Amino acid sequence: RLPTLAVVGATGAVGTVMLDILSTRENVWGEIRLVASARSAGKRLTVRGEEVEVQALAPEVFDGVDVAMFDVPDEVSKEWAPIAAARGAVAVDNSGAFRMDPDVPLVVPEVNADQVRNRPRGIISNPNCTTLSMIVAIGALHRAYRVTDLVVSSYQAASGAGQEGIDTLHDQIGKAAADRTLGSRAGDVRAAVGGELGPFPAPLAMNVVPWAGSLKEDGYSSEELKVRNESRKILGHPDLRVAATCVRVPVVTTHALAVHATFAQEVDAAKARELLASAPGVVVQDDPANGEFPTPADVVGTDPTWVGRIRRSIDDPNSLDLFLCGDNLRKGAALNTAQIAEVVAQEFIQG
Ligand code: 11C
Repeated sequence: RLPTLAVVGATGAVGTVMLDILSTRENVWGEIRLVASARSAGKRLTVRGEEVEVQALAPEVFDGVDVAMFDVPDEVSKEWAPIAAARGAVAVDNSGAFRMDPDVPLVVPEVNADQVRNRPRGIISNPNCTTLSMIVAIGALHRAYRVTDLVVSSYQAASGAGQEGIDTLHDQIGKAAADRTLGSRAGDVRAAVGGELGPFPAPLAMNVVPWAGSLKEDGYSSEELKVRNESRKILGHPDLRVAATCVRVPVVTTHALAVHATFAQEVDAAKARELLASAPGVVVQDDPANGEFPTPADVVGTDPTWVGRIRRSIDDPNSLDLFLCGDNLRKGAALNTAQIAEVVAQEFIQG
């Protein structure tokens, strides 16, 4: 039978992309219920070409639900994913609430789909969008060469901070666009955007901001620790050494990452290019002589992880330097959640 799906957080930035993804991927669902906060209840949203009324989040909305996706803040997932699981649904959670719980698998279907069944709490976690924007490609390289170290610098889009991040960037660009002298004096961009910093600690228009998430131990941001800890868990590699610096850039959607990856054996750029080109979910765009490399402006709205600038490190034959881009709302969030849910759906379809 076709399973019943609930989408919790259907009206948010990720939820909106989710409805598009559910409308365009091969349909494996019977009923789809849309759920959001009481404030959004009663709205009508279109999914699979049909209008569906949004229901307010309550324990009863999970009755008869087989799979419940959560695209909501950590504290909402923390409370409600266990309620959905207690009512018999498999919860697929896109928040950070359960990712490092040893009884909750952290799944990227191209890398560790086998982990989906390992879910004693009835909850499966979806990784952070920054980890997801590189891990499909790194997973393919790891299978061939065994990765030992990752040095990651991220160039993260405003939409990683939700609709408020998108709105703040557009508003700031609007304020900064008229004055062509801006960017030539310290503080002039800050003055032009006024106090409207939204979720960012500094102006994002005409700037880069070396910060995402909250302050953790030893000066790292939560986002940097997520890249480290989640990569280790997904790859099943607790000794992986990861050094990450996460930076916000004035891009609306699509995270980019520069990665220096070291392996347990010598690597070859041409072979790595071939391997990545044949890896599911990865596209290689790597012809710098012709200006061909992935950029957020070209990648946004697409599903794969794009990889370019593939070089063997000049100073270390065991290392590769790569530049990767992934749409943080699609593969980075909604698409990966949908892919996990589809793996679970097969359990119901195949019986
Ligand atoms: C950002 N990656 O770009 C974050 C947003 O752990 O799911 C997602 C936070 C998370 O700000």
